[in-house]
Amino acid sequence: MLLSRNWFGFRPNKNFCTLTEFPSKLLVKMARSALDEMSDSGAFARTASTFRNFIQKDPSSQFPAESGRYHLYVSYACPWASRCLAYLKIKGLDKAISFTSVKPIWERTKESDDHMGWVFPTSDTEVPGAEPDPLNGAKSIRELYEVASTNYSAKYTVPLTESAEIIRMFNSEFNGIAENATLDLNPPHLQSQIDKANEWIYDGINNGVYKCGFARKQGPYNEAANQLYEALDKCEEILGIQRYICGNTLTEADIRLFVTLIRFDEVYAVHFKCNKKLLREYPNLFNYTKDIFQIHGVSSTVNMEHIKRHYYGSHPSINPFGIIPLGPDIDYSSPHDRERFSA
Ligand SMILES: N[C@@H](CCC(=O)N[C@@H](CS)C(=O)NCC(=O)O)C(=O)O
Repeated sequence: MLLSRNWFGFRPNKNFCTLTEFPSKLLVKMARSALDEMSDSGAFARTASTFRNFIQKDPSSQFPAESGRYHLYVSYACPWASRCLAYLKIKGLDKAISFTSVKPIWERTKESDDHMGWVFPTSDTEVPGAEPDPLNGAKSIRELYEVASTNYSAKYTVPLTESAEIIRMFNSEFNGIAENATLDLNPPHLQSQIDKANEWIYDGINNGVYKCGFARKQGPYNEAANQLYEALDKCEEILGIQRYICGNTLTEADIRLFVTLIRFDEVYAVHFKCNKKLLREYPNLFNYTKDIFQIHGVSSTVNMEHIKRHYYGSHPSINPFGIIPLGPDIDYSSPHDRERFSA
């Protein structure tokens, strides 16, 4: 999430909350966690983010892009939050926009009900990488949503606003203060190609692994797994002829794909039953993942300890004893062969 420091807590309702439509007619009740987002057919059906305000470069806009004004709440475990963090580093915005990571394992967020979600540690040392909420002193991400909107009753996610939109804002709206302002991960001449790639990669891979993992019936699982491997095979083929998904320049499509690939063999292959083929059995995809991991700043956004502890420890319906598998412990900083494609 992105919260504006100078208005959050003062005028939250008017400015923060714009309710979007509730997309899935199939949902039986309002989902309070991804584990509840289930259609009648047993398929995982993700709901859309709620808070959708835009930060703009125009200083007279409602939410102007200013250094020190915004704070990003993340979990290192979460791929959606991690794509925002990757942008923060790649665009050189980490001095202008502060961020805090929650603890990796979901806990009870209130004593009065049984909701399980993201919570902050009580000290900097409780869980390395996680920090207490520096702005609002909140105990949980849920508490932040409740400050922003008194009648909010959907999921309490990180980031709090839609990550697909946050990364677009980071790319274009903060260039007055970004250290890497000239880097455009959405160049106009590639825009439609990026949008198209995002669509099938989101459906088949980013959300596809969740559709495999959260399916409660064999049919939806089979469908999601087949779609996942079709999409991975397609990526493997594309990456056999060019360095990145949309050509020989890095784009948004690569960052969006990377956050899922880096979690694939360590988590999704086991926890979400994506085991038909491992990432490291795809030579192009595996080397490509190392290539992106080695972009300056990106490795600092990958905290495998948080990633593994979160997934294996927060979904008791999938992994009731919370046992974390030992392997495979892949070294993504080892050499790759992607330089053979010249820009
Ligand atoms: N559409 C959101 C999705 C974010 C999301 O689903 N985050 C997950 C963590 S990976 C979350 O916070 N889930 C909380 C829950 O399901 O209760 C975005 O991309 O910003």
